[in-house]
Amino acid sequence: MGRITLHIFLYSIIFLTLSGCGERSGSGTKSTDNKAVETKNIFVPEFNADSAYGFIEKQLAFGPRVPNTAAHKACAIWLESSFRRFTPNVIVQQAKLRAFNGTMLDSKNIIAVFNPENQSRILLCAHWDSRPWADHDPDPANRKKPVPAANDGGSGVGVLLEIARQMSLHNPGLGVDIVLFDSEDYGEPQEMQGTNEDSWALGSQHWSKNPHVPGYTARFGILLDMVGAKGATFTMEGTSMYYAPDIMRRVWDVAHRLGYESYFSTKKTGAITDDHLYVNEILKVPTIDIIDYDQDREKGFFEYWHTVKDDMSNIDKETLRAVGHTVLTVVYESK
Ligand code: AHN
Ligand code: ZN
Repeated sequence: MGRITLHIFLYSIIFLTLSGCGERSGSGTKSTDNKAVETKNIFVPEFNADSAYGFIEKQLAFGPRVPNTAAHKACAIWLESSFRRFTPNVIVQQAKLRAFNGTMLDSKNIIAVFNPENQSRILLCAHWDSRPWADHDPDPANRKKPVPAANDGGSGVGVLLEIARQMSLHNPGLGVDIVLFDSEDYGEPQEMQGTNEDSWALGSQHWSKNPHVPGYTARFGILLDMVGAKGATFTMEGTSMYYAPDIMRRVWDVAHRLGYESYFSTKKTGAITDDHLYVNEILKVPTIDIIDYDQDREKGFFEYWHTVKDDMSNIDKETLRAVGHTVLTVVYESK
């Protein structure tokens, strides 16, 4: 709170009343037609990275949120009640989903709906479950242990909870659906072949076939995956560029305008199987993945991916802010 932005000429009275906890976005470089100028001057609330960080800490305090465990059940209740503080329209979609090894996963996709009557909608999503096995840990003794999942799971949820909180304080004026997917990270371990791509992202596969509103659609979607590590690099990932290149460019343009070019790289990288793949293929909502990924790095994903070290010590508030500020700006500028 408390940033006073006084950089513009017109509407100065409106500015003074609104600028206590947010700012006007954009500099109006894109177009000179009236509508474009108007949307460029829209109010964007200030993303609070401390708050997002706290939401990640809270998730980790439950323990690894592995499906069919007590920690997972307790965290689901907390996520649902957190959303209910921010909107009355919360849906928990339950399903028993079959994992690659035959285990039936008691899964819950947790959905917060803002402005349900508005036909103009945006989808924001992340997965909230934790991987049951740290199968990429350098120490073989850790590979059967669950992942704390601060970055791989917790970070996207933390950013989206903070966005939900901001939208409860300042109505974005369009429809927004936040979907927290379950059972994303129960995919087949690499040593067991690892070729079964559809063993990942079970919650988003289920939701895409059975959306919370029959015939659901949205203008576009943004998936957040591993958006909290220090020095993260979000590249232009192949599945996103195949299905939603315009959305990707628009989000990257906003990020660069806001000064986050060190995080949002224009490097084109390979296609990934993640929740956005099924939303694109099945529901046909053009959806991008903001993901810390570059196939030319040793691990592809961030350093502690699928290890027991994916804990709070990795989470950096500046990265959370870069993503949260960018996504909030895209949402409010889409009105
Ligand atoms: C695969 O490894 C096939 N997809 C990565 C999706 C993922 C796992 N995101 C987080 N954890
Ligand atoms: Zn994972």
